[in-house]
Amino acid sequence: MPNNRRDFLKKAAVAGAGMVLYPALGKGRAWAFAQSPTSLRKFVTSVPGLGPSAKNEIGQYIPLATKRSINFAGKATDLYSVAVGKFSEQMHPDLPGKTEFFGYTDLLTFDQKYLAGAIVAKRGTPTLLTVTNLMPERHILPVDPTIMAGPNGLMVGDLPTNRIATHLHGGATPWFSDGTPFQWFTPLGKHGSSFMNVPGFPVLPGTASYYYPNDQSARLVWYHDHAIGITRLNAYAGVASAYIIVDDFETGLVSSGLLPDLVGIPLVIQDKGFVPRNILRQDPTWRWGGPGSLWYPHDYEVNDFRSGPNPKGRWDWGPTVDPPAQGTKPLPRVCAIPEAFFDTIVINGGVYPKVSVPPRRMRFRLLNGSQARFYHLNLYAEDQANAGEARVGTPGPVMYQVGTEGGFLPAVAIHGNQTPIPLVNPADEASANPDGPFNLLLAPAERADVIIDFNGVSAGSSFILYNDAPAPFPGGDSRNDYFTGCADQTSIGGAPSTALGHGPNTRTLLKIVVTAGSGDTVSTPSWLGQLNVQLKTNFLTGNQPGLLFNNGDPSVPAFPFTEVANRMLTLNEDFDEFGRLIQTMGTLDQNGVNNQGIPTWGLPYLAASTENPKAGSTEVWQIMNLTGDTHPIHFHLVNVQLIQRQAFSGDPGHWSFAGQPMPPDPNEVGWKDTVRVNPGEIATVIMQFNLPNLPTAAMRNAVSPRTGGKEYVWHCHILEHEEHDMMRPLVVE
Ligand SMILES: [Cu+2]
Repeated sequence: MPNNRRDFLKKAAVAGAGMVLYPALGKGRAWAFAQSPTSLRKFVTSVPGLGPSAKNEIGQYIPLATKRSINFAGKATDLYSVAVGKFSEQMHPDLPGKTEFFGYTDLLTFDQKYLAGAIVAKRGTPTLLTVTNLMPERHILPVDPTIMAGPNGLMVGDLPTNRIATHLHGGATPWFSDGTPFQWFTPLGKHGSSFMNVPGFPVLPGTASYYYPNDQSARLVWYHDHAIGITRLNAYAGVASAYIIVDDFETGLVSSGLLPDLVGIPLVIQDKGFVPRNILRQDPTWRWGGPGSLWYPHDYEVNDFRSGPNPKGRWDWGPTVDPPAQGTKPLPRVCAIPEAFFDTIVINGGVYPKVSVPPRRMRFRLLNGSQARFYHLNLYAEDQANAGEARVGTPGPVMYQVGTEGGFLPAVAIHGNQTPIPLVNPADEASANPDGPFNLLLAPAERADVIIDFNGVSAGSSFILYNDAPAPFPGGDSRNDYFTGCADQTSIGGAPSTALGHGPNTRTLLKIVVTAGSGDTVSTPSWLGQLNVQLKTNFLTGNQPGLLFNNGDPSVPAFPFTEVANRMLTLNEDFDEFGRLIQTMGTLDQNGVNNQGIPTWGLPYLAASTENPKAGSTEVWQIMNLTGDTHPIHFHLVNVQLIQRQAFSGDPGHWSFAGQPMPPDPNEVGWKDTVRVNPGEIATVIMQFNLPNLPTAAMRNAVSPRTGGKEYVWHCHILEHEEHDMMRPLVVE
């Protein structure tokens, strides 16, 4: 039993979330864990692009939704109509079959492709989106009915598994259109207690309407499923698409030559598992999609190897107790797991894709759309002697990051591709480093708007976008790290030895080949100088100015954040009634002890809201991470500014800061909708709870039938954490 919470944190970091020490006892696998086919060649198909003109060799692309212009509530409005259903597509020529997936599709074209339904919106022109639920009764993935089954008798597990809710991630959206968990609805029109269509825009049961004011600066946001208890599965199944907001500032940058183009090349990066032909040998209880379809874990399994020196220990059953924690209820037959990592990289639906670029500055819009995997990206030269491999340490062209999920940065952040993350030393937990320095780190849901400078690169040169982020982050587990020539770890639930040029591989994400052509006329130093002037001006004077603490200027003295309305919040690791590891959020008020006798500060999502800011108010939140993982915390409605991170000691009842405050990284200044909160640290953010401007009184006055307020949420964007149970209501009064 730990002496205090900090002790628990440390032990959890070693033995639970980030375990890498295990005895070599493997004698064949007795548990359900499937590896994707090992026959998938890397870099044989191109990145599926936006629209049919950007189709790849096997016909993949991201279809755009069809825009119709209407007048609604006295304003010119763009109307889009999509459906959600079950589709299939060949995602790689070497996969043993088509991949079944769920996804959005445009109702007019019914063009069914992975990530279909992309929308390019213009700032100031609102969007009306209708989503029709055409989901089949049977889910394509294993559904655990106990997730989000609340203590108050609410049985989410009894709900139809074809429930959906659409959330515009990063949108400053009215609550009734935010697609929060209780706003789910089914094909037959059954719906959750917070569901409401857009006032003044009724639709038939089985369809929902959403209103997005688009009163936001240019950025890449995205829309994806958020239905209660099933978000992690619907999103993994593919219910997501891109939503790009453009504005006049951005258009001006393009016309003056400071941005290569308006949209760029989107790179939605995900790790997936594909059902292999021998699935019944690898995972005898698998009974979902056939070979080529998406695989997802479904057993909270005994794992004798994930608990270090104790061979009786079990994966995530509670590192502080032996024998393992026992719940008061038996585990469900189909069971959720703490976090899902996969072995195959998919970008825009293409498996290990490649892309050709001219020798110029090129714009890429990166989005980490993975369940739990972080990506730490360096662009390296390709190793010509070992095709498809990176020459680690030989930097490729510089990546100039101009924006994040909150829009354009106040200044370009420069990634020189010379900052690898060292492998975590399993004997030394302190070697896991959540604080950097980093090249380009993307946690789930974080985005990066990046200009890569290929000027002067000779035709035929090639580069590999290379990932070396530990998974889980930052503790790492070598069995989640797939790379060419890695040791065969299949007997202990990990990677097979990967053959050259093939998957599984979670390090080599994308191959970039430079073609012949002419370069930019403006030199890169000159371009950079001009762009920085524009970005700074935009940040200070734009319609979402950087006013909250230091305008993103680290030279301004430390912000006196203790003088503002201040909330202290906690990120916790506990055990649920089944004895499973569970992640929760809470305040500094201790919420009893968990079933292992350990004090807990966490609250379930279904507990009454504790974060009820007043509309228009500015608040500082200090989020204390008591767990061993970094959690990407996502805020609905608002963007935040990250003030600092700082280590702490003690527990929530008796804590103090330890060490020096750390300022945000250069690519974290400005606005964020997802902020990494590191283990053992307090992340301090500031935000203003402005509600969107709405054109009608009916829209302005609407409140949630469930909470009586403007109901939003904030949560971890590791999707398995979010639903079990690292999410809390955010009700603006
Ligand atoms: Cu988390």
